[in-house]
Amino acid sequence: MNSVCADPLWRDRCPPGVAARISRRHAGVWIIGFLVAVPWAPDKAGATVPGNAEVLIQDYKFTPATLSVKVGTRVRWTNMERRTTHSVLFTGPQGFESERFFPGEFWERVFDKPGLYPYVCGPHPEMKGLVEVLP
Ligand SMILES: [Cu+2]
Repeated sequence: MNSVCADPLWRDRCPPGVAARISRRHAGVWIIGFLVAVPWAPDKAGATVPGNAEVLIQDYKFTPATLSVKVGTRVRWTNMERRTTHSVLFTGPQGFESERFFPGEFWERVFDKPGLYPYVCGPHPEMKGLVEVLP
């Protein structure tokens, strides 16, 4: 693996999916981190969250389905299912799909430009979400 991809600061420069592969190794640490961070987690109405934000994937749903963040925010999608893989497929211009990630894994993207980023799950296109990136 490219050493730049292992550095969290540069992970967004790596091909989609690299972060998800890294995540398998660190999944336990992140789950503990999530439990500690619950009071900080974005609320379901789609709060504006500085720094980092998380979307949980469970029961074939993205929660929150609509997330508003400031530009520069790193958004993490975490697969909370028991046995289903999911992906994040951006459907707008220059859209792309993450690798599919397994239960306990996550995938991340840093949003460097304001705008609306609609997405679905590749294998389950009925699963819809939106990231609104504010200047
Ligand atoms: Cu899915």
